[in-house]
Parts: sequence; C-alpha cells; structure tokens
Amino acid sequence: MGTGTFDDLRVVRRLETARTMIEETSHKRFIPRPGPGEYAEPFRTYVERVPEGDVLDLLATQIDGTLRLLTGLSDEAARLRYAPGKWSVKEVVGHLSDSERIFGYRALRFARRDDTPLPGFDENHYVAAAEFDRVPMNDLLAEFQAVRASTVALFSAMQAEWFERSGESNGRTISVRGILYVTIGHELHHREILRSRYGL
Ligand code: NI
Repeated sequence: MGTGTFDDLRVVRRLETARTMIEETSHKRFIPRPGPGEYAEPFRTYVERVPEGDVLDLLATQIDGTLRLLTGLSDEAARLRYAPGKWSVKEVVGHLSDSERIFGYRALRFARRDDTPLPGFDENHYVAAAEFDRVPMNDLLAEFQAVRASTVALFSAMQAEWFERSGESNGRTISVRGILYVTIGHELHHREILRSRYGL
C-alpha cells in the first residue's frame, strides 16, 4: 500500500461500508454484557473496559481513537520498545490484527453452531514469527482497519440470539457476545498501554 494519508486508502471505504451496514441493518441493537460464565477469568479486565451502549457501533468507531494515536508516527518511532523484550508499537498493531482475526474466527464458528473445541494461541510466538517491524507502519494500520471492517461485518450480520451461542476456546467456554466484548476491550487495553508506557 502507498504512503498517502489514511483518507486515501480503500480500507477506509470498506470500514465506512461496514458502518453503513450497521446503521441500516442493526441500528441500536442492544447486546447485553456477557455474564461471568461466558468468558474466561483473564478476559474479565477486557470486558470491564467496554462502556455501556451500542457495542456494534463502538466496534466500528472506537478504532478511530487508536488510529488517531498512531497515524503519522514514523516507521522509526513505531519500532520503539518501552523496555527490552517488550513489543514495539508496530508489533502491538500487528498483534491487534492477529488476535482480532482469531477472535472473529472463534465467533464465526460458535455463531454457526459449530461446537468443535478450538485451541488457544501463543501471542508472543505469533509476534516473533510475524516480523512486524519489517512492515511499513501505514500498512499495519491499514491492515488493522481491514480486519476491523471484516469483524464489524461479521457481527453486524448476526441475529440477536446468536450472540448467546457459545463454544469452547482454549479449554474455556466463551459466548459470541463474550468474544465481541473481549475484542473491543482488548483494543482499549492496548491503546491504554500505548498511552501510558509508550508515551503516545
Ligand atoms: Ni493483547
């Protein structure tokens, strides 16, 4: 992808399309917060970060806050690690895309009533294998937008009752709405770290 501003990128239009889809098909659908039995305990901090309101709308729009934080950051600045052994900014962005793809895949299977137990994944292994520092920051941000557009389209096409469906992931039960809330809270968690630890 080029080096223009994000307004130039086609993924922005895809995200806009996904947002329009929400407005047209599922306007202000209330998806109740998942109960404690609907996700693994380590995910609780993510779920608790999600504010009250229309979570599908939040899924589509909150990425803007993360992009505002990161757009315009040079490739050099995006390779910053706040301490040895910690992820670079680029690696955080790549991790957001990787994990959201996996969250979305889990939601897809459970929403389709596929109860095959799904494995976990080692996020540090993924980041090391991906070599995100070699990828231009603009491309990493564009990819995250594209992944988010896909996630928005996936969830916004679901019927209300599908959000209560669940399955087993990494040895623990999680509902579809649990995955949705975790996806939103996970981004907020990393945005907070980018602010507090990386000084962005
Ligand atoms: Ni994470």
